[in-house]
Amino acid sequence: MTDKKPSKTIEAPVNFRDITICDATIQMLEKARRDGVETAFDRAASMKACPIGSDSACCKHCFMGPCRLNAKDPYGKVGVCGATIDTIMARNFARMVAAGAAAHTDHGMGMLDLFREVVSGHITEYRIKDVQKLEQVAQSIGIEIEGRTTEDIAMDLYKELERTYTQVEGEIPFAQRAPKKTQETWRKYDMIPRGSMREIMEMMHRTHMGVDQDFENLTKQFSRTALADGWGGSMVATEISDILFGTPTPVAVEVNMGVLKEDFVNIIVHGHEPNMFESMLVSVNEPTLIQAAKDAGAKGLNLVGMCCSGAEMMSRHGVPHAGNFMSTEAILVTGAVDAMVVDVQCIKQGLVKVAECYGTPLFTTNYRCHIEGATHMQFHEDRPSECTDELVIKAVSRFKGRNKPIEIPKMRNMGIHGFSHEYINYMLGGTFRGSYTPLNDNIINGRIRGVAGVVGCTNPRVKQDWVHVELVKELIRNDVLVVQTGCSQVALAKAGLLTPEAAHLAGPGLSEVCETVGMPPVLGLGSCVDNSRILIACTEMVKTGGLGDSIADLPVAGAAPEYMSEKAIAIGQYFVASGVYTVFGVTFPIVKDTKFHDMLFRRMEEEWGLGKWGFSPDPYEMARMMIEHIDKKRKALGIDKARDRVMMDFADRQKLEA
Ligand code: XCC
Ligand code: SF4
Repeated sequence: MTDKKPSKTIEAPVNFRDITICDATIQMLEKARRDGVETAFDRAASMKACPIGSDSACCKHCFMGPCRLNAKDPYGKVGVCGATIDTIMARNFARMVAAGAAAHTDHGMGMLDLFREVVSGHITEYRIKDVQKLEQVAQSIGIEIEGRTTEDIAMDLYKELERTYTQVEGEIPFAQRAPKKTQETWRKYDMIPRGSMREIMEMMHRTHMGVDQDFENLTKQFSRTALADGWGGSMVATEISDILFGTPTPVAVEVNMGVLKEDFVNIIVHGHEPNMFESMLVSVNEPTLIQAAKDAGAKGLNLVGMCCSGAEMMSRHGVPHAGNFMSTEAILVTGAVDAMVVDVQCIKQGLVKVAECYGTPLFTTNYRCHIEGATHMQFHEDRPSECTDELVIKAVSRFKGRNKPIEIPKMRNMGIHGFSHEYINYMLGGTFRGSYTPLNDNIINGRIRGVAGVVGCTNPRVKQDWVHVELVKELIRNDVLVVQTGCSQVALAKAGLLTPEAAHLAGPGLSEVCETVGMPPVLGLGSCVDNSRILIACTEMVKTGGLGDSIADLPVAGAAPEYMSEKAIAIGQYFVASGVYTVFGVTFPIVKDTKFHDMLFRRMEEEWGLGKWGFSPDPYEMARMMIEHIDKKRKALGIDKARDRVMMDFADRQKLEA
């Protein structure tokens, strides 16, 4: 059946409340409709997702095809070359992992390039800000630090970490940070990445027509490729960014569209790499530029972030955050954005048109990402302010020329962000003797049932923020401590759950811990590359003791309930390959009741001793699955009884109080 309607028609969804729970976004979508402006929400409503593609039942790896198989009868047909449904799905999945891993590792390599230039003195506008973190990271991979200069340690660290990318034989350096038993499992299945360039290249080779046609063998290689992201590219991005720009510590920040200010020059930075954003932060604090804004009639310069680099800047420097992925078009509808500056990843081409409608200049800054219709202004790390100063000047002149009505949604939500894994250490263990022991103790005694990572995107195919919020509420209500990154963190921040006061929404055990420590039941760790902080936190939990020998033993689970990107698939796969049960929502690009599905959803855990995938579009079912898994792990560890006791203590106490 073909849909004859032109995709341009704004087939307005009946009610914006059905497609998002973000009130600010609703307000702007209503305005956009009045203004005749189209967004991804409209396009998603008028463009049905391709059903064959959603099941990953098609292959276009050669031109004897493209071949389409039937998801309803997966073994009824094979491709022209004879490729089976399992081969086709596994190859497609592998390429998604390769693309997602490439995005994170290229970002990480960019940070490492900057680090090298800073250490060698070629770039002086940035410097090593967190020497303590530098030493910790160096030590974690066996670099001697006693009696050495910061420069020497840094140069050694650079040389070591370069291997993450360029090494052709051996193991990437950060793999040795994982628990010993996890490493042993990886070695057994040949999963420790050699170097990310090699793994991604080999992945592309093996998924070419006529090469690897065994889904199990492909699963090993895309696991290795994914690990080259989690324990490689992403981890390097996080650690180097901490060293250069500072390790986050908790900071109160406002999120939501109300952080825009009508009488200020508003600059939004949206993307993923912190280098340009850091420089923008310097530029907006430049007295001459602030004066220029005042001369133009503004009260000053207002810098806000969106998406992942926004999440990083919020965590490190308390820069306000205006919203997640599905709000980037909507915010332009305010008319209050005087410049939107982007770098790489998750930047919808649709922004160009919306920006044009509201007279907002859209700037790309990274040579990797030009967008037709946007203005490119190349950012150079050796003279960063040249670009960002100029962008501020452009924003000021747009402010001066504002000629359209402005409407800024009033919503603003205060929350606490910036919980690095180091800080969790101090918070629970005390400033002088950081330790994960209190966390482990509280898990063992059952006050905290387990830990869940809820991360990832928003997606116009599901109600924006709703799945994230309902899932997280359900988890904390059941005493599961939640850690977050990326667009999910912003969804929960808008819902007010990143405050210590949200502890009352948690179950009795978790709320007791939160109240004692003064922490929120939902901890925001930063951007998507900062998911690597969760890997380290898991490792610390294993090393602290009492919760098993490998990450796979921990009572933890992960979820990306509204994911949309290939990066999310890569992240999911590296969590699974690290030993974590990981549940995705929206849709899953694999046909059920196939051998490849069984590989990812059961065999990786049962036969290989790693994690496994789960899927449900329903947040309550998702929570149930994650909690069931956490309870299964508690039972295996023999700590399920402790939890019964705590619950009884609590009930007794309540009875007494009554
Ligand atoms: Fe992109 Fe990273 Fe997804 Fe958000 S969560 S939509 S990947 S910005 Ni990372
Ligand atoms: Fe079809 Fe095989 Fe070519 Fe894929 S590789 S398009 S299944 S013939």
